[in-house]
Amino acid sequence: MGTTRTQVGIIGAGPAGLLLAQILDKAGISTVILERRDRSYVEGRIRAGVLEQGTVDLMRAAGVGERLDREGLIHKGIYFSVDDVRTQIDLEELTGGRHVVVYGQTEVTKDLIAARLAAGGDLRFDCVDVTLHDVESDKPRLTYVSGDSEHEVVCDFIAGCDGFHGPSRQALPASLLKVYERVYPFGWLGILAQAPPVADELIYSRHPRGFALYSMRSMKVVRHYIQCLPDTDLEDWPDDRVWDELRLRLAPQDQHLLQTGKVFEKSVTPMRSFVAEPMRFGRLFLAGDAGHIVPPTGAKGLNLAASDVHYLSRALMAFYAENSEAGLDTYSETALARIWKAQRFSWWMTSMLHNFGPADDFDTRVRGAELAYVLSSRAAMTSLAENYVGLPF
Ligand code: RFL
Ligand code: PHB
Repeated sequence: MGTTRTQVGIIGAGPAGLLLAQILDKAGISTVILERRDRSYVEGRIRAGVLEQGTVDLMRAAGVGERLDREGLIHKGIYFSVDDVRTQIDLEELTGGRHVVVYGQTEVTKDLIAARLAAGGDLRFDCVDVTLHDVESDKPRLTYVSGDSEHEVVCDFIAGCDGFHGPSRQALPASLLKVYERVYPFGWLGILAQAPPVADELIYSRHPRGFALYSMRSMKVVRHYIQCLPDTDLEDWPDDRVWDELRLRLAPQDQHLLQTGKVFEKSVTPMRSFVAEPMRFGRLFLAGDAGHIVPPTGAKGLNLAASDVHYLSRALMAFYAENSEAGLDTYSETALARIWKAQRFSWWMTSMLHNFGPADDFDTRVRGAELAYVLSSRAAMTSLAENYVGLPF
């Protein structure tokens, strides 16, 4: 068995694992990343698109902000389309100059992988059966299989950045782990297509036919979503039907703005809110989707992965530089305080904008009233804007 020694063993080469390795490397802390999939799969996985200022700042500080600064689209506002009226929420004006940046998660991942490899970082793809050992000791280990041989990584700490389905969270004893969960009775059918954006900013539409979101990746590629049943079969949704539905969920005066084009990706995402507590067990620390999932309506998942990495990297740097365990001891509590605020916002946006069906008449009315209130009150709109651009780390 081949054994490698490192300071921080990281499971998962998603945004959380890659960003953590990149920041620690800058501080002279060694890492090994073990990723189950191959590089092209990881780079091709279509997901998030909206980055908060704090995430952008973290990318820049990690030395991976150059292409993001060049190609990212600055969005100073968002639109809400409700009852045939489109209203702009001026994020910049309401938050004293803050905005978000539209830049695909695929690009974030590609930039981070390129930076890791350029720095000679130890990033291993195609690792099968990654298993955690001795996480309560001060020499935890990871084992995995690659090709025909078994390998071992001995480290000081393990960062579980392996997403919702990875093994890290399962390594917490059932008696310690507390899970909070809400599963929504709908999903999002998303497409990527070669077409110009519907408007200059994203449109979040509440419509009797169901929620729709009109997003983009560039001035030539759009990312649109429609609310659908969680078990939707894509066979039932040929491209024309998706475009027709997207058009119908826009306000009548906006429908001519939707331009169709070649669809090159189509998928259904179920929606859930999920938090696992605590995010630490012994020398294992969870970060990103390994510890929590938000419904995408608030655009918070990737940004929460970034804030976890911010807290965890600071704690690890303090440990190695000053022999201080204070940051490690408070990591779970500090990260969870921000996570729950983002959970609340994501749940609230999801509840307010989706159609929960006819059984929910009273709630539907209340949600409609809430949205009408938000769009008519500067105080309420400011609160929405403050959460959307991202609460401070
Ligand atoms: P990831 O990206 O899931 O990466 C985890 C990595 O771990 C690997 N892995 C393993 N490796 C080794 N051994 C194992 N046994 C392993 N099991 C898993 C996986 O292969 C993978 O490479 O988690 P991470 O890094 O925490 O990043 C989280 C984000 O990916 C996620 O929160 C966002 O994509 C959520 N999200 C959005 N977030 C935003 O901030 N803004 C958005 O606009 C936004 N839109 C979205 C989204 C997620 C979506 N879907 C598909 C869930 C839109 C959608 C449709
Ligand atoms: C996206 O462009 O993929 C996107 C944008 C905003 C969201 C969710 C997803 O709230």
